[in-house]
Amino acid sequence: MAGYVVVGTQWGDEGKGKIIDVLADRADYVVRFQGGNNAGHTVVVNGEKFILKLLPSGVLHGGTCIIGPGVVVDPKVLLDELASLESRGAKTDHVLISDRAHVIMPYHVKLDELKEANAGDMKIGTTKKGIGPCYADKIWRDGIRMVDLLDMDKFAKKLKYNLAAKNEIITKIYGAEPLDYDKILADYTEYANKIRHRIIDSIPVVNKALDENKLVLFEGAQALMLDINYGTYPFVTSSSPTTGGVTTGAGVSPRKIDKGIGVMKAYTTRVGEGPFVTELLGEFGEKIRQIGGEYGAVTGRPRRCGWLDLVVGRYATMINGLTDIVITKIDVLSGLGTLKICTAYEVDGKRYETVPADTEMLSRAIPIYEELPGWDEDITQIKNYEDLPENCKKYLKRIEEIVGCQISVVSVGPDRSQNIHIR
Ligand code: 2SA
Ligand code: GDP
Ligand code: MG
Repeated sequence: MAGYVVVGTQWGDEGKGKIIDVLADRADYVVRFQGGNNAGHTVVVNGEKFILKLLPSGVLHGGTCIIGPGVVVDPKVLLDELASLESRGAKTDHVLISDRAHVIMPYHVKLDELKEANAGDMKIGTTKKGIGPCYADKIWRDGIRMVDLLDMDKFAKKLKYNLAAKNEIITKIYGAEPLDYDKILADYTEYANKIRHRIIDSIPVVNKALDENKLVLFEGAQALMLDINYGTYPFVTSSSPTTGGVTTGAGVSPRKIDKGIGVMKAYTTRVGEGPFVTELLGEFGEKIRQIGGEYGAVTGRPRRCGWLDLVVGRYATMINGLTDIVITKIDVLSGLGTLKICTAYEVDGKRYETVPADTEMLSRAIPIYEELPGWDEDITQIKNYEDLPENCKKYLKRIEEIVGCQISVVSVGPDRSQNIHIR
């Protein structure tokens, strides 16, 4: 059996979409297991760019693509994304949705917006797509699932019950306009009619594929530092974007996972609020943002940029049990001069080699850096590891040494073809 999980090791936007697309070439299934349309996964094929939000990043290949049980699905976004792909000549018949996936409702989006707008300095900097409120309803057992879209009478009953409670909050706490039951019912009836044929029980399908030695790729969205349990809480997303998240989010035993592939950008970015120890606030951070094109793939927000943080890298390797690391965007570092890697933090005179739970303390942490010489060559067309500049190879070696995990692929540009396969 071959169950490979691909996860982000930082704060997202490491280039997971690109790597999934590369690996999906030979995959039988690509399965999303958490998150929703807060994700923006970019795939570039011969210069043509696709930004995938809900659809697994293997969708441009022939393997079956499953939006798994742990995902939260906004059906309108899903339908728009399917239509947009189809209008560009791509096939979508192989896209299926788990009957257990939760449905993002208009009141989730509204509450996400209202909470953020009224949070002052408690703001999270969410994507405002309704992700948190939808997962909150799931945990509070008020969720509406894809299976409910198969029976609109059941759906209508749940909607009526939920909307009454949500409208109380929307009007009384936030003083905003209530949402209209009839409109939501009509809209969701239309969506249901359009996606019903794609709704399946994905669990036996995925487990059977693994038992038959098929290659199943599990696609993480966001990343470890945005994990609800292990990230910089509360500045996190509301799901588990770790290899462990696959067991709860795809209905697969940990015994069926063979590889944990961590995607690591050669520097660090973060979008949204929250501590970021190696952040570069001045001109240099702006320079990386420009060269790396660091803007939110969904919201267009400028991403905060900083040096590679290997305290985070070690933490990600440990929690995910990584077997491989894929380094991306190392081409962005060409010509930047001396490079820095953070190997530990100092907080109130004490050294930390792992990420402390106290987010306020983390925001006061001082990075302890190791300096490495840079390189000036354009490396975007290199295909063999041996041809990389010596200092670039040293940078990669040092990452392996510090985090204790081997690098299997180095990505040197956004296109599907710009990779160096090491192992
Ligand atoms: P949410 O919307 O509740 O999940 O937001 C909570 C935090 O999670 C962060 N988050 C992300 N961080 C990086 N990339 C994401 N996807 C988009 C992208 C983001 C965009 O690919 O660029 O376009 O802005 C993503 N999704 C969620 C979010 O910033 C909050 O910090
Ligand atoms: P994801 O959310 O992890 O899939 O990452 P995003 O798609 O949000 O952001 C990664 C960005 O970097 C996208 O614009 C990719 O096209 C681009 N990208 C991916 N890998 C590389 C690389 O190796 N070099 C460069 N220069 N860009 C890359
Ligand atoms: Mg992204």
